[in-house]
Amino acid sequence: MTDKIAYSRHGDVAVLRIQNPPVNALGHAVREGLAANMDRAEADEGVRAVVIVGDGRAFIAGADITEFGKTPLEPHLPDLCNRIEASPLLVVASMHGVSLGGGLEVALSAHYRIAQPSSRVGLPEVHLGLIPGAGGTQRLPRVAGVENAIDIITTGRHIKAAEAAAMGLLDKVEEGDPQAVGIAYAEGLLAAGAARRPVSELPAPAPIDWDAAYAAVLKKGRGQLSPAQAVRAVQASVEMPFDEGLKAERKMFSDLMKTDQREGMIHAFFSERAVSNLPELKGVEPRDLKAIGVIGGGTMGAGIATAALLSGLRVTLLEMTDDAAEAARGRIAGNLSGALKRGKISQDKHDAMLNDALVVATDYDALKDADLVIEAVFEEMEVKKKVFTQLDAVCKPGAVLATNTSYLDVNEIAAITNRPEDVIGLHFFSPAHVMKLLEVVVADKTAKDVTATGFALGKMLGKVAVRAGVCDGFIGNRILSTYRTAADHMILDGASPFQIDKALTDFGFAMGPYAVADLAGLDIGWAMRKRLAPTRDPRERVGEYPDRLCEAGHFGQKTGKGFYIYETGQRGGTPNPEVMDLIEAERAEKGITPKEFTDEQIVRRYMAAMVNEAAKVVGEGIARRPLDVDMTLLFGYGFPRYRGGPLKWADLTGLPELLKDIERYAEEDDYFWAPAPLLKQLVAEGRSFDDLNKEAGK
Ligand code: 3H9
Repeated sequence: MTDKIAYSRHGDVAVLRIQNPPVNALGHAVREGLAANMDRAEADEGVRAVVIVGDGRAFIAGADITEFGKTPLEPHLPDLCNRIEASPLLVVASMHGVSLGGGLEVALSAHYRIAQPSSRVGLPEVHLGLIPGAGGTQRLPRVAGVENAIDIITTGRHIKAAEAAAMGLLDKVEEGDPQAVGIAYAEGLLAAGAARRPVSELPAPAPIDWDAAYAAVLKKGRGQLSPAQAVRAVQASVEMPFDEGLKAERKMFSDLMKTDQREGMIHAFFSERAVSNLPELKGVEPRDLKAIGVIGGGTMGAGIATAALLSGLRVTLLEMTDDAAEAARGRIAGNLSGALKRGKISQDKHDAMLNDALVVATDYDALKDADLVIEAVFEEMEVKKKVFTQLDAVCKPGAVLATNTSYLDVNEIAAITNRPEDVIGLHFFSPAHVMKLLEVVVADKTAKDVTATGFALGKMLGKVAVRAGVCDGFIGNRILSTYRTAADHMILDGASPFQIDKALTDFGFAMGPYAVADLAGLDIGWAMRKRLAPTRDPRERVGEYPDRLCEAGHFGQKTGKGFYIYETGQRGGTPNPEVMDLIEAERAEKGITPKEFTDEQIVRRYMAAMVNEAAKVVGEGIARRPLDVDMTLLFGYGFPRYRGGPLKWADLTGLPELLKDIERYAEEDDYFWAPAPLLKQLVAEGRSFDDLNKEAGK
């Protein structure tokens, strides 16, 4: 008998209390314990009802994800659910915290469900590249209807108790100790002579237009398989007898379990948690964080200030003039009213943030009490140095001084102060109150507790914080610059920006690189190219047609024209034909005979460039682990989550084949395509990027 389940008797009610911290995942011992204790309750003289309840912070968070990919051990979860449902006793699930995936499936196998008002339920398997595999796709439509079931399963969203009750998923919502509430509910049901009520015996729900639902979900998922497959599983609940439907679900679940998408998404799940968990910061206490300063109130500074206000921090925003300060306040007010409209904050909170927690100022003295100051001023070294000299003069001892630079040398910025140990890079992504990624850029002299404070701030702001070392562009922008260059080379050689964007969105990227460039502003890349021009290696191959676009005043979305043309009121843009004229002119001038690229060739080269640069970034220690690169690309650059990140994709694709491709491309351009030493080493040793993650204590 396992100690994962505590059995207790309360009159004619038996309680099965799951004790598997932190979230009562349904590992082998829990499944075994639940089955054994159902047997025990049924054999226990006088027991008429069973209450299943979770210990600690959740009812059950689902199957134990760490067991995926290993040989499954009996009892399997679908069999356990059937066994619970088939019990001759009245079975009640009393839910609190979260009931997710297999956890909700256990609850759906009970005959009645009661939950705490604060609890949430959901079937989030699609976020792991799966569908529910223990009857969820068959039982949920029977209690909540097909449309609700498709919504819940294909989005994987968490549903609050009140909404779940309204759709028939819960029988009752009641505040109190979950065990006491569950026992009282079971006693009430027994007293009222309530019958067992197996969901599998409820009538099958009404059909819908399945092909239309499938197509809509497939499109929304940008190539992700599991949500669309979930529609087919729900279809089975309508068209097949219950047992047959269960078999169909099981088959789809097992097939998805074998896919790269499942591997990619589970890698993302664990890496998202591991990324902020740095061995070097074990036991290091962050500094106090209550009041922060932000310098510069443009889109970036206002976004950072908004994120900080939303997380409960006090913010002093510094601008150069009163007018600029008021304009910054206006931007923040706009951001906060968006949060209010979306129901993220109440009117009271909104007013308190804007009127009490935010101060705008024009004098550096206003920053003297700040615990941390982030500068988000013009991206030029001399400007940054002036700001840091002033910060050094006014900030209190121990204040963290952070720069939001996206590529400048943080060591050089730190060196201008008398306290380089307090200086760090905190690289936000625009809009900073929306984008999840935060690069914490650790300079040579940054103190450990300053790094820990950067991560603590990331956590407060709800960001995915990634540790990066100092180099041009850190992790994300450095890799972006390389894969964008690979794309530019393909354009000179015969592809079009529009074909490249399409091939990459088909691969699963949120946007292609040229649509992204238009969104960010083509002037940014132009300024960067001008900055790098004097130090450029003569072997470097640079496309000039983007400069021609900028010279003509076309900076992308903000000017209405870039690679695409943007009409007001229209979503997205249409290809700008002038771009092809510029490209063709450059090809002619350089004597390039254009060749055809297939979409597959485009993806292969683009990804090879990304992986090669990422391997250099890891090899040089700019990123500590491959998973740090993966999370940077996932949360800041629209990389498809279901592929896990570029280095997970590389592992799944095969490192030897990728290296061979890179060596082949190097025959055309050995400067750009010089293989990363780390990639060569891994191939020689027969190891993977994930081996490096594991060695780093993932
Ligand atoms: C499924 O159920 C399949 C079935 O349909 C069919 C099967 C046949 N397993 O996130 P946190 C760990 S698929 C193992 O930091 P929070 C997590 O790694 C499953 N471990 O806390 C972390 O470990 P550590 C469907 C799990 O409060 C610790 O618990 N269910 C699992 O921010 C705390 O987690 C899901 O997809 C698990 N299932 O969020 C739910 N869940 O401390 C996935 C968590 O070592 N889980 N851990 O880093 C979640 O969404 C969130 O973890 C949850 C808590 C909301 C539960």
